[in-house]
Amino acid sequence: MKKALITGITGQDGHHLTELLLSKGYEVHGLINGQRNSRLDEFSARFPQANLISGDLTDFSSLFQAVDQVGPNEVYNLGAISFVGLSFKQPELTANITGLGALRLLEAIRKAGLEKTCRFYQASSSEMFGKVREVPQTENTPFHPRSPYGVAKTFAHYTTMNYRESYGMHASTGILFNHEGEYRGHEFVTRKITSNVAKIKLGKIKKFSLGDLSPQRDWGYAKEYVEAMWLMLQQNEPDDYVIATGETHSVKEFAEAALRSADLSGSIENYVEFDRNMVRPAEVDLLVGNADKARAKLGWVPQLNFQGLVDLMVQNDLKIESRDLA
Ligand code: F7E
Repeated sequence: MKKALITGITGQDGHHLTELLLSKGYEVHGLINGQRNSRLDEFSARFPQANLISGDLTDFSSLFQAVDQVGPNEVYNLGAISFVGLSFKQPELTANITGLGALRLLEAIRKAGLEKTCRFYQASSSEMFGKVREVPQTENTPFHPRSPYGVAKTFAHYTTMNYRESYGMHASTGILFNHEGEYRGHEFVTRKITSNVAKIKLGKIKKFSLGDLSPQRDWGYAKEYVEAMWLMLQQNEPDDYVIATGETHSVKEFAEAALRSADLSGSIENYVEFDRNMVRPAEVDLLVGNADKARAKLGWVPQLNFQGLVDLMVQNDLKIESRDLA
């Protein structure tokens, strides 16, 4: 039975990846920082088979212990401060967890003597492209990060490549574009929109607020994106892959699609107010990825389209928001 160790296991991608690996018969271990919270409770209730180990990406000895104790065949580094807005408020913590955390984990694998047997996945991000140098973005597009989060992810990305080249580790990176779904945190714009649209539909609120509506993102379905992570670690050779849909839409278009999906008529101004606090010191204006390499080498093809994703999230939030009305 294969053993996997996942950091960030209680996050959105951790949920989907745990589900996928359990369905494939893996023994799944996950790192948690030891503090109880609602996400952890939800995760434990959903996946009682997963073994949770206390540890933290800021603490090398806990990472070493976890790796040494589990002896994983595959490590998935999904742990991070992943909210870009927060990274501007806590840049040093972001660098420590999101950037140095990857280095500590790679070093723990090496110090445990597993560098030749344990495969490693680094969750890289389209935020590394930032102020984009070309459209669409590929594995060869230069990086120009625009946030402490993007800078930290770029450090972790290059560190992973460096461990691959220096120590022959099977270490791969997935440059994942925005990916969303039913487990998405409410601080991210898609979930903020779909949960508030559901509340409006059910008469709980009349309006909600958003920041800049003009940024464009390449939004895909998280459940499909974790399959790409797993596929990367099944290849003979480690590599770097863009994972994206190839379609881009503005935040405004996402909000309009969500209103349509809930059969709310009239213009967006009837429902959305401007909140200047949500505007970031530097913005990423346009992201759209070219996932041809993943298609050719991994056989990975995105299935759910933009409107399908919006519908899935709106329907999910309508169900959740109607529970307390029953
Ligand atoms: O923002 C704009 C905001 O926070 C999307 C993470 O998973 O994807 C994600 O990063 C856009 C930005 O995601 C609000 O300014 C407007 O332009 O949902 P987001 P993100 O920053 O693109 C990448 C690939 C990652 O790796 C990250 O971990 O929406 N926006 N109004 C807003 N954003 C938020 N959160 N809230 C607003 O009210």
